[in-house]
Amino acid sequence: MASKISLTRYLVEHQRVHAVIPSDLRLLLEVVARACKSISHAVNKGELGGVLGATETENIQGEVQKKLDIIANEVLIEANEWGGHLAAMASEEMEGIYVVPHRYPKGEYLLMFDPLDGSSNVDVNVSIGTIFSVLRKPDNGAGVSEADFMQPGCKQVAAGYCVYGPQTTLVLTVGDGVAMFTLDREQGSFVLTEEDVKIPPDTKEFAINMSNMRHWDTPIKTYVDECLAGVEGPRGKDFNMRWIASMVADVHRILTRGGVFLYPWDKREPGKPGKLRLMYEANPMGWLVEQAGGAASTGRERILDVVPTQLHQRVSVILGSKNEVEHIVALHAGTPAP
Ligand code: AHM
Ligand code: MG
Repeated sequence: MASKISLTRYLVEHQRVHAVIPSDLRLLLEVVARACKSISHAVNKGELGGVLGATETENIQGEVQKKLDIIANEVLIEANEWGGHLAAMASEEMEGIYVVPHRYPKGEYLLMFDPLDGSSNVDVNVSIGTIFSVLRKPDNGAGVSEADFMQPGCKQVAAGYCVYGPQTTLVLTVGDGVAMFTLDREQGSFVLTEEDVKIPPDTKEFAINMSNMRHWDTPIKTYVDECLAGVEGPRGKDFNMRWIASMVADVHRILTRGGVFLYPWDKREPGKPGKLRLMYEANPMGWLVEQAGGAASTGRERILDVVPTQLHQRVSVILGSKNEVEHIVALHAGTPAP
């Protein structure tokens, strides 16, 4: 029987044999994976661990924080601050950046994360996850500041997520395709279960929160109308709809069997271009999807080309099967941007 490939071995081979990543990035990814393992255990205990329910606090986005949002955030900070690989971190759950304290050595990477994406699903026992993205700190000689994080997604050096579902699965790219690792709880390690993940270019499955329909821009309404018209409509085929309300779980389905995910701009808060965050959600997911042969767009530009101006910036997100995303982008062409 062929021996199992652990995440550690996969990363070591990517460093030593394929020379795709340097050793400090390898160590950083190992630490992130270890933190995800610990979050997975906390999620798994649920009520038995006293981790369900909300706190009395709100995050910078004005969202009520779940206990597990805070636990996951602390686990990621504590695991990553002392290793010497990072200069700073930024999280969906913290207002400003977290600079590695002086007592620890500083490295050249910046880590961004959504510690617990889809946390509204925590208490109802539906899949949730951690999303992460790694940038290299610009070589400007100075200390680290928020300005160092203002890099477009195409500059990411690693990105991934860990979905806490029926299985705990870590999905990773370092720029040479997408690999999936399943947590073997008996061994306590992530084991490679799929390599060179590819999203089928065509699909009959879309994911969107339909309750927002009245707030959408015309091209999105047109697209969904086409899907709903099915075989009698302009697309000439019946579509299926899925919405888990956990981006990690929806994207995991798309990486597994194709589909398209939309959280588009809507007019509820015109100043905010969408619900999802560029740095913690759209960029890492966008790069994973592109690395698996799919596409990721705001409807008007490639997500990975958006240059951030704020840490918690929001963005319109359309990603998944390439031909479907291109069709939606074509529906936007020539229409006025909202
Ligand atoms: P969160 O990071 O606060 O959990 O919010 C992001 C989540 C995504 O996982 C999901 O796609 C979306 O919000 C669901 O939003 P809605 O409740 O509007 O359907
Ligand atoms: Mg999120």
